[in-house]
Amino acid sequence: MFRDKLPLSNASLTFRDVVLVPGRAVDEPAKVDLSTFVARGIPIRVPLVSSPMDTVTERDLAVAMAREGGVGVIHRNMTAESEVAMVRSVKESPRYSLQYIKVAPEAPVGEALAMMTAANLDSIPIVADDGSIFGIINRSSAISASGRVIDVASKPVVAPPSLGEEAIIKLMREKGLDVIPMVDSEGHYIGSVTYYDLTRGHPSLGKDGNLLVGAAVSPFDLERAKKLSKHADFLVIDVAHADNENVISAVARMVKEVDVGVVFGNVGTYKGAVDAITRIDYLAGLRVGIASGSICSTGVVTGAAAPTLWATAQVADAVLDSGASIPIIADGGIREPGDAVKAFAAGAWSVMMGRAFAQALESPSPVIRVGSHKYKYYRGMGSEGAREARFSLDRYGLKAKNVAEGVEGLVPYRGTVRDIVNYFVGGMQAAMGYIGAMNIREAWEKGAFSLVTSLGWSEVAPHDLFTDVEGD
Ligand code: CPR
Repeated sequence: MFRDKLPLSNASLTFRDVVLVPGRAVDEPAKVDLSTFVARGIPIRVPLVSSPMDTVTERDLAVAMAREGGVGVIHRNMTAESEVAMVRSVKESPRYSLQYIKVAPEAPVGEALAMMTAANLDSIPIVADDGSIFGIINRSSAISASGRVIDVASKPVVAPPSLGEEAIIKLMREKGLDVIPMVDSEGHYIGSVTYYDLTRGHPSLGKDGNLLVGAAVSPFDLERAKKLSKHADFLVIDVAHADNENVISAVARMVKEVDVGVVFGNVGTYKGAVDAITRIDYLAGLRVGIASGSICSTGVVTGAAAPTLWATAQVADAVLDSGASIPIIADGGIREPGDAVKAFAAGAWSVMMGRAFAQALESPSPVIRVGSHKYKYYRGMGSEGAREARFSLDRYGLKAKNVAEGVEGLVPYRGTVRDIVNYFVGGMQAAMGYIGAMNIREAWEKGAFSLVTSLGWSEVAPHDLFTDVEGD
């Protein structure tokens, strides 16, 4: 059913080959419900998953993803102990977002006011060099003052995360605060939480009530998988081509020995998905797409590819024909919200993105300035750089292949995970509005494609004026 939707059903069509055919909308896009399952029994409100790559998902990004309603999958290019520690650290993080915004005691009052305006906050903590909180500067007292921040400081009200959300909300109500600085056990500032985030946030949570997080594993590292399954909410098999006898037998064994669901991948064909579904007892999900990743040179080096859109339709039909209900994560090549909705129309339940989240403040790379532009470093897991760490070499075969299947480079910096998720959520809702779908299930049914030529695509994209809005 899904394969026949794509024009030229055996051509490896991908996102930019097709457009979504507009359909009748029954309500406004803002009402579109994007909630889904990332894996069996694991709901998420926002259908976005960050890739297990060493320039994408480490602790900070996974925490931010879960806080925004999506989920991150911690990469495996490190020791098993480090990966377990990182997963645990996500689990120990507060469920609400913290904004790390502070001002030094000696700073001029004007600087604090400008920061408050930019962050839309009414107060900022004054933090000394050693991280201890000196006081608070409020907008009302700062507005008519001059001189140094320290001269208009008021007594700080702070809270440790261990106080618990209910008690923090109560404290803020009692004191009339819309933001409160949080401190660790030594009284050092760790970030501020707003009343809005505490009361309105919809983080993704695991069964343990903590932030949801996945962890990548090699199919051949059962010991690591067992350890991780004590802490992570689900495991994600991380190999470039999972329709491989050794991978399938190893995962068939793994699913029997670990405590959480295992997402299998990457697969790219109907047959590959059938092999996995029939040979592995309980599949928690399928990670789909081969060679579409922005940093991927697999298609060029090997000539083999199952581009994500085509692969998703293939695998969605295999799942449908099997009668099972297995969530599909479309992985690789998603640049815009419309690409995600194209993936839904082809049968995906969620999308996995590397590049889009490498661009976030919370990804592992520092922000790199080149002239007036800001960038982040991003690399494929089979690139020369990632291969140096060696832990994920078997992503490309049990006996490591000697060719790099990915590249490394810079991507434009795009702001926080929240900014990026908001952009995608707004764009996905708008795209769903155009195809007349109010939720992902309806996108499976109503989403229809039509072929567009590269000349046609140049008309669909902004054109014929001098601008840089054609994409970064
Ligand atoms: P983008 O979102 O950057 O287009 O794609 C990210 C996806 O690319 C990852 O989730 C992973 O499946 C895939 N990937 C990561 N490193 C890769 C290399 Cl070196 N080669 C091929 N695919 C890769």
